[in-house]
Amino acid sequence: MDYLHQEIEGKWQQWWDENQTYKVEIDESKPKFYVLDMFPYPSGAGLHVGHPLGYIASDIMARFKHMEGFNVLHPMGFDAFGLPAEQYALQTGVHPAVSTKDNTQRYRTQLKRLGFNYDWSREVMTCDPDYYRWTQWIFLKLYDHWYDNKSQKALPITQIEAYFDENGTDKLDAACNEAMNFSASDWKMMTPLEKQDVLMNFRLAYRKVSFVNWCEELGTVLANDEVKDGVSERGGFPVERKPMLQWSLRITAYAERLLREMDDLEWSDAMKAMQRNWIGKSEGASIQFKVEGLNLRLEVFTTRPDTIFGVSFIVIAPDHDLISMLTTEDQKDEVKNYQNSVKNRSDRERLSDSKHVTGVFTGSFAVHPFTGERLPIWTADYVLKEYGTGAIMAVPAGDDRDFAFAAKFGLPVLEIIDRVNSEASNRESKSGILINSDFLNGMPVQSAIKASIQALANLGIGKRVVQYKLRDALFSRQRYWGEPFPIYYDKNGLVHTVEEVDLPVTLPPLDNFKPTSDGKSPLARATEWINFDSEFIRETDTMPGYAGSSWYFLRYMDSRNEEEFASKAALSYWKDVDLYIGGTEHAVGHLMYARFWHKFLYDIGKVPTFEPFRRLVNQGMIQGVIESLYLYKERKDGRAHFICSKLVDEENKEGLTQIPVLIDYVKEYGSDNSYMDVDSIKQFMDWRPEFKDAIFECGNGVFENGQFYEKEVPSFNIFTHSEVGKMSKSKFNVINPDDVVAVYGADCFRMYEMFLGPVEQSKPWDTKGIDGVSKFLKRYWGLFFNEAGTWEVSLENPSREMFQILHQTIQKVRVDLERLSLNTCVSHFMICLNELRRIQCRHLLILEPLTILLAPFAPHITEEIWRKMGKQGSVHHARYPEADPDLLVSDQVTYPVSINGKKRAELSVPRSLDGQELESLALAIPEIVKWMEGLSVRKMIVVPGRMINIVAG
Ligand code: ANZ
Repeated sequence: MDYLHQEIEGKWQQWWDENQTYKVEIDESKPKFYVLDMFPYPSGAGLHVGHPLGYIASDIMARFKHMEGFNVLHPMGFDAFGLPAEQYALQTGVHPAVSTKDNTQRYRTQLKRLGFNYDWSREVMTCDPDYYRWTQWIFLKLYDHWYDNKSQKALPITQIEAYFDENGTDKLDAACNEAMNFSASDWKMMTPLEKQDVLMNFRLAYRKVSFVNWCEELGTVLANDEVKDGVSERGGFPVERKPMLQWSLRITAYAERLLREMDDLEWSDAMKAMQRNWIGKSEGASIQFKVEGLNLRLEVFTTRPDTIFGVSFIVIAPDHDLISMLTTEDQKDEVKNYQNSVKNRSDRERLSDSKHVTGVFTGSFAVHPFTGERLPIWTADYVLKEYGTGAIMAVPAGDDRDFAFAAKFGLPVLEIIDRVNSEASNRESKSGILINSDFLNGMPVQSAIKASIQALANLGIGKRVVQYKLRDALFSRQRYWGEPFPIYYDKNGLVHTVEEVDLPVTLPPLDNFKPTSDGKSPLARATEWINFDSEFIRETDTMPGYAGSSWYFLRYMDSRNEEEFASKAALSYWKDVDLYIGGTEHAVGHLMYARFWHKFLYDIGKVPTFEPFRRLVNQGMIQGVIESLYLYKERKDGRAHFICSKLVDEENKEGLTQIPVLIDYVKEYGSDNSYMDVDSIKQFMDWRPEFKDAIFECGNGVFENGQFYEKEVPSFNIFTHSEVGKMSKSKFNVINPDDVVAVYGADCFRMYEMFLGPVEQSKPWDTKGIDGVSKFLKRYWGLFFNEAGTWEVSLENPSREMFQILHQTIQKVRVDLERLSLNTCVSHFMICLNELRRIQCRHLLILEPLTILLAPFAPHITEEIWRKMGKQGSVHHARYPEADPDLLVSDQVTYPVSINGKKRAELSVPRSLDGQELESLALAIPEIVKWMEGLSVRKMIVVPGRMINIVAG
């Protein structure tokens, strides 16, 4: 009987669906295990072979854990709000809800075809009002809380209001935008609008004017990580800095916990490092400098207060609040021009651009606190307004950028570290001994930091401070396809929140999705919706893409709950995600926001854990092979002129460009080369008609005008250039899993993707290797059928060798599953099968556990065999086999054989042999016979399983 994957796979997918094989409920009698995939954004292009890599790995793990007796939650859903659907709507007029629905349907079908064991009854979709109702609800909770630094916890906003009533801001230690100082009676005197402004300074979701990355073309504000080199990541459109009234989330309040509480997580070091860098904790000091002639103190932040005697000037950010006060009349124009010239540079550009040293003098001077020296105050864009205090003390001897600045503008460099006698050869290293530094002289850096802070504190002008690079998260987007805010305003500008019972605030229907010309969200056109009441108007911004994905893993626990985002029972049972698999591109975005939301929900008693994802694994990318033809930049007789890659050398390379070709047109030549023949060139010309009259030149001839003119041999091959790179539509190298599944089956596709290499590694897709896996599955199938194709398994007792092969495989597969080393699992299966075939094992007592062992990897074929064995129920509910330790030890033992303690030979024998037999076998070894010439055996020492020693004399 042939292995007909199409029949088998479709049949079982349907059966699993109908029998709800993968449906999961809370079961207190079993331990839980939660396996999560990063849910996809359903793009119009559907899945390519790179997407399922992580899904296959998590599916295997979910099945394995289930078969080990865990109650496994393995859900799937869609991150369905976002820009592409909206841009598609702008181009085609198709409503985002419609295209999103179509796309999710396509994804669902594709995913089902791969045989994943998702419990689809739990599916969530972030654009579904039943879902985003709770996204809005969490937003309202954030709005209604502030962060108390003392208890390191979010508390109700009513509590801070009560505190103001009693104490004003006295002894308050709260996360805020700016420090505030008022008394209880000041507070009581404030108007409602003033009180609102004060509270906004503390709320965890707050609204303020902030400089944003405004992208005119996309009509929206972009997050810092959506802007690359001054243009939008999506589309590459120019981005400018613009002040706008925006909602933000106070993630900075959680900086320390986000940092500290990561320690116990099973995440890769690389991932933790990325989060740490993003949070960017710096310990240092703030120091106040007196400004000559002005009654103000300029505060700087430094991580190196020990370098205070090396300060030769001060630099403030061009957008610093004090700049106009500090700029003297003479310098006004120059400073103004400078401010204008840098205003559109993003913080990232300003920091990373070390080549263009720019800046201007403000005309003012600060006073050195110890020497009384005059320090010119400059402004330069390498100092950021939003970091530290937006001003620095410049120490050219300790900081590369300060050094470059001093060099360019002729400012003094004061040496303060003795580097001759220390390893600190580099200017920025935090080691060495202080020199030219008064009371710090002779101290190593670390002690000098402490001593300098102490001295500054004694003068009342400095203190130890901790800074984080992490910024609050901008939460407003001027887009249609996102969650509306549950917020409205009255005529006085007072903010009102929608009552919880009135959630969700649903998106109004709209047919024009263009942002308005004054930069407002397309929702500004939904006039009835906005003016839902004559007294009020609604907020027209929508929430960003990361809103819905910051908590979706909680919704899966109880996704149909209409009373709560998830019940207490579900939350306390499922708790957190045991294994999360997804791409590194979410290292700092999604993973950071989700951790923040989770910690907040923990603070307000809504979730039982303070971290959402225990173990995180980042799958690598499946790359594609990019095939291209070399084309001369210059046309030949007005025609495009291609040349074989074998004819490309250093000389002509300059004049060539590359034109990617569809990989289907390319054939393989040996293991490293690919080429196109006349047929494929004709296909290529049909596909790219602009090359219809092109010339294709190669070593043995030229192809043009539909003709091949030979030079030597009568066949024309033009070699292409092949390289490994991203799989993407624009490179014409996308492989659709549906096509692979149609030919080889889902089981083969799954095992092959795992076989390609470690899950975490990026690797090229290579269709060649898939045949090996396909053969493996056919052979496995073949174990159960005789030559006539009829089912035939042996019911006899297997030999010990057969059991050993099986159990050693069980052991290796189990160990590797725990390590998520799935490529080696596939190898173990292949080796096992070869061994069993070698000794012609068709014994049911071996093949049955082998089938269960293989089930997580190849769920369809094993289900089919399981039924053919006459079993009831699904193989996926069977218990995963365990290795018998007795069968893991090899039957052979190799003894070192020594004469008078010196090793002279080895003896490999069955473990069962006893002392007497071992003695005689040892003495019969030819080498031993030789060494024993002229000697006689005095005594034999045999330690079973370990060693044999002959005492001779
Ligand atoms: C004096 C000094 C001497 C500094 C020295 C460094 C070396 P991290 O570690 O990244 O926190 N700085 C402070 N605020 C800044 C701002 N708003 N924009 C740009 N740079 C700023 O870096 C802290 C250091 O970066 C601070 O310590 C300050 O320069 C600079 F030998 O102060 B340092």
